[in-house]
Amino acid sequence: MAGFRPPHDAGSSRRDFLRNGSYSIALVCTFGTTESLKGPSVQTSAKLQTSAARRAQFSSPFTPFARDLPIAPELAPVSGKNGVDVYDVDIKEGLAEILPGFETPIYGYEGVYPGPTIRARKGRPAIVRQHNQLTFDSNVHLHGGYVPAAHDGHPMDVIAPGASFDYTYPNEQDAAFLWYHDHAHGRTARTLYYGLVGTYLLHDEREEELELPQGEYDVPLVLADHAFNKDGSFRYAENVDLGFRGDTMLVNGAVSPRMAVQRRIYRLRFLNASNARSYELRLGNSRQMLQIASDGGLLEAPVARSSFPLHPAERIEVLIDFRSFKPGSEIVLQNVAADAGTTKSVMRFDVVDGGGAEEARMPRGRMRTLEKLPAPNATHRWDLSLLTQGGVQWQIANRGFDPNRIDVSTRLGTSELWQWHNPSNRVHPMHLHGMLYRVVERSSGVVHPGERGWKDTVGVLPGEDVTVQPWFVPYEGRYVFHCHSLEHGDKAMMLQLEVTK
Ligand SMILES: [Cu+2]
Repeated sequence: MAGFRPPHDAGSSRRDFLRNGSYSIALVCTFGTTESLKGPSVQTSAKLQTSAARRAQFSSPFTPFARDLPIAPELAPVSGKNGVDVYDVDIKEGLAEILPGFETPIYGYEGVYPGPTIRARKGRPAIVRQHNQLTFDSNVHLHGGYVPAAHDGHPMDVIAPGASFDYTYPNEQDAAFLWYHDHAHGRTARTLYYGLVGTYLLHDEREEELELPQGEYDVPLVLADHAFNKDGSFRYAENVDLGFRGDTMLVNGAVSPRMAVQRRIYRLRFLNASNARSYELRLGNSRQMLQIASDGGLLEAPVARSSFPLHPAERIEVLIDFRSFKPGSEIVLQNVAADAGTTKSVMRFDVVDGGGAEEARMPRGRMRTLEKLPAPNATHRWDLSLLTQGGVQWQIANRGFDPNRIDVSTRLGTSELWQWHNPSNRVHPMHLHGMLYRVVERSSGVVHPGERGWKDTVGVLPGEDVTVQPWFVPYEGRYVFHCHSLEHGDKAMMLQLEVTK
């Protein structure tokens, strides 16, 4: 397969649809040394643009908070006729400025990492035309979206190299922080690692009535741990059991960045886009954050938290009120998970003066009423275990993924209890496509109020049983559910659900 090369069309008209791009560089980072790269088609052919003297400084540990937080560009529709927004996206190779003096080869939507943000509105459908300009199959899954099965990005429904597909997104669900990513079977650990990740912010009226922060005060934050080769390319080593762990924290494609914040309320949308790392996020001095939403949208009421876990593919949205801080204050967001290692410093908020009168407010009391689920009419127990005989494979209920087998059939509009039983010593973030569920019970203790809203991914901890109640709406068809620890899902911790009328 072809190696990376610089994009030849950086000045093309499509680029004009990207707004808010602000990728600056100024950082020192540590590099790994030994692992060989095993990614698809990634030959580290990017030209080096640094002198030997400049490279030498990169052998020192990276300095966090030296680069401003990049904000992913926002994608503008190419058409908005007949109440439908049409977007045009090239899936292609690109070069990202992640480390100073280096260009890191990536796969990217529009050739950027993270991919451009799509802002959609409830009741207004979107069509996203994805053009696969890579040399291998790709597809796009709108994670957390109510999407008809044919447009869901099922792992076997792929876009061949050179081909295109129009993904139709009805946008009929409530406001939520969704994201889109590659889902071609067996490749996701590499393709997401190399950059095929973007955010999709779905807004609605109810959310607007809450007068939450908007525009530049509503900020998606894409967290991922990475590692680097000496030439600045991403370093990847497959580990099917543990999953990949990087030694360097990236937020929106920058190493532990700093974000200048005015003395205002900010809405911060955290996405864990890591292959396999779970975070426990905490502000310095355990300052309070107000959680307002989880995967599937707003909670019934805000929940004050001094820290929260974030497993791969999960989203949590918080409000932080910076009005009580003096200009010059620096507030660090840390990963305090036991295995954080060198990913402890996630980012820093630098409080600056400025801004006008505050227009947003901190919600108090009820924000929404969650829909009542129908009574469950079946219970399934899904054991999560590692098969080590005859090769290493993660399984659900002693089965690996078989696209020709339906593992569970349900009726549209019904509900069941699904028990994830995890006797293994790994976390398994279990994700269901195309539908949402509620977390009913955790054997390790109570379900946190911040986890009682709509979810599409739940972290099942080692030794834990977690019961969720999916609601099989709104579409019939064939969907997958799988572990979102990407090496687990690729090999082959994934089953199929068929919803029928
Ligand atoms: Cu897993």
